[in-house]
Amino acid sequence: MTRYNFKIIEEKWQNYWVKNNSFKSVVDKNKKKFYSLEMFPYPSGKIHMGHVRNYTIGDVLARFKMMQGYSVLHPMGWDSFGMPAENAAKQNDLDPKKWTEKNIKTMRDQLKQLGLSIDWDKEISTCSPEYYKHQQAFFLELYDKGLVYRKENYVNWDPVDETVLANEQVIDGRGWRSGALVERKKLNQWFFNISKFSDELLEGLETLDGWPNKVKTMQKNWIGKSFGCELDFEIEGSLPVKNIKCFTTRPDTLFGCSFVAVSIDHPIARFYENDKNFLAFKEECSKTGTTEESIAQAEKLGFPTSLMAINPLDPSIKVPVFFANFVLMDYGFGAIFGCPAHDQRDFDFAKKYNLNFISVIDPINEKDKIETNNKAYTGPGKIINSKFLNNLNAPDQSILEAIKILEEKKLGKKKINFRLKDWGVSRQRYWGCPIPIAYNDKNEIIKVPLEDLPVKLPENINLNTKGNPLDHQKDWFDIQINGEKCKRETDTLDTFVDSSWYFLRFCSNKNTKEGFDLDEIKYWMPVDQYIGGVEHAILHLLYSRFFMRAIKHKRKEFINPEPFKGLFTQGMVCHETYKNKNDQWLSPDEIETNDKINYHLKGMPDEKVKVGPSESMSKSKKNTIDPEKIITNYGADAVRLFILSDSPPEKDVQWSDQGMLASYKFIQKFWLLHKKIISIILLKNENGDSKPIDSFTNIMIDKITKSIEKFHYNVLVANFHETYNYLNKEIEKPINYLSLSKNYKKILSIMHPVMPHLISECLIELEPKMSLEWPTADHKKILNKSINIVVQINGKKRTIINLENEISESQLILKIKEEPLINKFIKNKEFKKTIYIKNKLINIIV
Ligand code: ANZ
Repeated sequence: MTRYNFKIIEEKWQNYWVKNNSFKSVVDKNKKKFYSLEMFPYPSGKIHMGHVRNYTIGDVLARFKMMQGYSVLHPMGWDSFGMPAENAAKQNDLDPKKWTEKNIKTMRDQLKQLGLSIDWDKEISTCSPEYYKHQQAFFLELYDKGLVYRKENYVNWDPVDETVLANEQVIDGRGWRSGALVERKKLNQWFFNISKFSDELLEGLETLDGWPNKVKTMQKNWIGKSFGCELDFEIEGSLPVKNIKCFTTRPDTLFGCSFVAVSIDHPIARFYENDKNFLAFKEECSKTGTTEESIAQAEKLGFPTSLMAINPLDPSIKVPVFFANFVLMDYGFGAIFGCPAHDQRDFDFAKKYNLNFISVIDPINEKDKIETNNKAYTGPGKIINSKFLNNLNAPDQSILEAIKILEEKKLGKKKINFRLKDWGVSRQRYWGCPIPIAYNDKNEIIKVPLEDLPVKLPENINLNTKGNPLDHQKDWFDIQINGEKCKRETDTLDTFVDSSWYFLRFCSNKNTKEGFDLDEIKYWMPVDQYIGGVEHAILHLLYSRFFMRAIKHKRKEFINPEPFKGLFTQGMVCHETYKNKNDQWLSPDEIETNDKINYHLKGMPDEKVKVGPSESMSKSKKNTIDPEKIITNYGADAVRLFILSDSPPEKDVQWSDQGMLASYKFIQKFWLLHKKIISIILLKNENGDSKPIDSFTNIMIDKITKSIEKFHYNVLVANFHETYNYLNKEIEKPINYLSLSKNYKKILSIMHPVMPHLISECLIELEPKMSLEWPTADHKKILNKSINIVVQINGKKRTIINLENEISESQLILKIKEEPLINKFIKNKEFKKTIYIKNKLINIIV
């Protein structure tokens, strides 16, 4: 009995799969297709445990479907544009392209070592001109369809680095690199008109039965549909302003209005352009970031105008008009009416500027009545102090009634608003897809002609400049288009654009003419199962859903615009955290323990280590485990088995060295068992009862098939252990060798997706001409399949009947009549109706 040498065997099978093109995806109209996709990685250097988990989960499914006879597309690519390459290149004076390509090579090799069933012929990389050429063509297509436009918008500006920062790069109001206070600055930016599809994106969610509800809810909230009305306030004052239009979701609180507030970018701001105080106020406002959150949290600031607004429902009430920092220009009409008693922001604002409080909703609960002095009351109640609206139930009745009255009086009208804002895609960075646009002398927009695509990034340039390095590339940006002198757009596209259509590209990654081949996507799309982290629940998934709709717009022949039929979000891989006495993070490699309670620095028993909670693995906390080392020490199958074992895939999994070791031991143990089974088969014993093993095998086929379909992968691993124990005992008894061999083959087959190297080796030793097929369970062969049936009388559970085998409904009723526990409920009573859910429940109405 030899040890299982995973190094040799894993390498052998990996080579075999490559040589035999085992995972090639073929469009075969006679076969059902399955498109299995895991979110593609950013090539940051090496794969991490999160990748191992994500790709193993996807691989099990892809292999399962292949074995079931589906034509499977299971591709891999690289989300290879983005900041880290540019930063790494800046810091180490490297070329982002070379840095990225080197990382891709390393990570590709690592993924291959994991034994993933990937069709590497389909590989793509978003930073390659062969990919982004088509993205540029899509950009122009969207531009022609009116779905792309340019406008001035606020950005987070780092005045020291002279660069635009993403929201995540603003930490406590300062630039993440320079530490400078971030300012709000207006820049010309490119936008995708995603808000045009707000309604469709919302409605489309209803069709996504294969998505987790939590993700659908997050998208729904992000799109943020609000029902309300628009209304006009007439304005009095010395300025030529007649009306201010507001959007409100609470027109029923109009009698509680004590001010009107507009954004600092509202059209009336033009009358204050030369007012020093106003400019100082604007400056103050620009110190808060651009996110809605930061604006919501910032202290409420106002600047009074000389205008008064007239309440549309009661012209005798006049209220002051302010500029306020919490009113956004790009929502509704950039203007609000304030009702301090029933809105917290208005409450804070009114307190600060000494404005009136008029309560117009009388809370239902006594307790709330007392609290209304300290905070706005936003709950339900009865309308008060509101003339003809009095006594209506708020909010349900009162909002509709208020809108009806406003519409009748022609003072306002019903309006639906969406929170979803257009997607700003301009980034002032080098390492991204160039925007295929130029500007002529008159600063008019000129499209780069299609035949000139791709607009390639210049290479070998100096990145250590202030601001966008492309702004310094005169040779690159000075061009002629149709004989006209032009300057290229130097902004590049947000990397989210790259990942918004990559799933289409995989279907026909070699097509040089177009981004996709319609026939190919008609066959492969939608992605049947998409697997990735929940951190992408909103943006990436929403942008992909938008992109599909944007392509379909005015292209009737295009496919159904929902890209992902099934979505699965996997949990994180976690590990304990460690710190030394100076509160610096330590990696698991740097520490040691003798008793699993007290930890110290390796080789230094006096240097105590503080053990912190288990957190998701991250470089910054040094609590990572390098997959490469683990694969070298234990092999790919052991890691795959471990990463699926302890928790359901949607939950976080705790890394444990003991767990890893146990998986490794299981593989070794299984190999020994396998050798035993092979030698038993070779004895060609023809005697023995094969019914028990037939039964066991079919039960397992049933269980494992269901576990894979439902993503209960941890249960699957438990089933493997059960199988091992069973076989280990069963082979001690005499079994007919043909039956053993037949059943063992099926058992190996259902274990194959999780440990493909080990199982391939076992299978080929069992049968030199190996064929991989998913077995189907033969329920007739299952012995003693005991069934529990709940018996209800008039809807009340009275007992459970245990049956050895399936019986008919009439037989079941006879049996129930004999049950002593039931007797008293049915004695002398007539059965009016029986409702029978097969093998589960029977309800007898008497
Ligand atoms: C008066 C009012 C009274 C409001 C009240 C609320 C409660 P959602 O649900 O998110 O759509 N609003 C409108 N436009 C705004 C803008 N550009 N910037 C900031 N706030 C704006 O929110 C709608 C509410 O947000 C609107 O209803 C308006 O305040 C405010 F007791 O009108 B409300």
